[in-house]
Amino acid sequence: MPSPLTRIDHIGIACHNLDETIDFYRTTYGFEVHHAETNEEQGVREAMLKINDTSDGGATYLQLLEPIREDSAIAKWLSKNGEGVHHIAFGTADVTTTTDDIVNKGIRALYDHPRHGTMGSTINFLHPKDAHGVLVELVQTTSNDQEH
Ligand code: V0V
Ligand code: CO
Repeated sequence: MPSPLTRIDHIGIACHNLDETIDFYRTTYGFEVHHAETNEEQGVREAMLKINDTSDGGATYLQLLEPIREDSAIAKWLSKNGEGVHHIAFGTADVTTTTDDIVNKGIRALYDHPRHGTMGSTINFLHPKDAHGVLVELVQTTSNDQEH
């Protein structure tokens, strides 16, 4: 059976200063900001830098994340680890079903119901302690590769 996870949607990168980090990615690699927003619930300012389109009609991004609150997941992670790769996000057409199927394999999801993610997406996370040390995000986009 083919995997319901059809692309790497994004790699989440924690940073102290979003604007400086965007500049670094632009100057060093030539990546441009495709979309930026503040997610109050998650306690982040974030920017999506588009890397490539994917065969499922979506795209792969780098997601740069700066904390806006000291009690946010990103602030806690930065204080323990410093800047760097924070999570990997897989794209799926149905985040609820995909999450349920993985939970049925004995892996903890962080939320009972999907929450609001970037560009109008719906998201859930798998606990890194159940996933060989990787914080995994599952993403369902509303309409692939569009600005919101
Ligand atoms: C924590 N751990 C990690 C980790 N964060 N391991 C790998 N990758 C990470 N990113 C490990 C940590 O080293 C500890 O291991 C253990 O998990 C417990 O961590 P903690 O520091 O005590 O922190 P907790 O338990 O308070 O929080 C960890 C979780 C939290 C994963 C539960 O970060 C969380 O709720 N994350 C989901 C939300 C999120 O990350 N939001 C920001 C991105 P030891 O020391 O016990 O061995 S928002 C986003 O991506 C959006 C909006 C989007 O894409 O649209
Ligand atoms: Co993310």
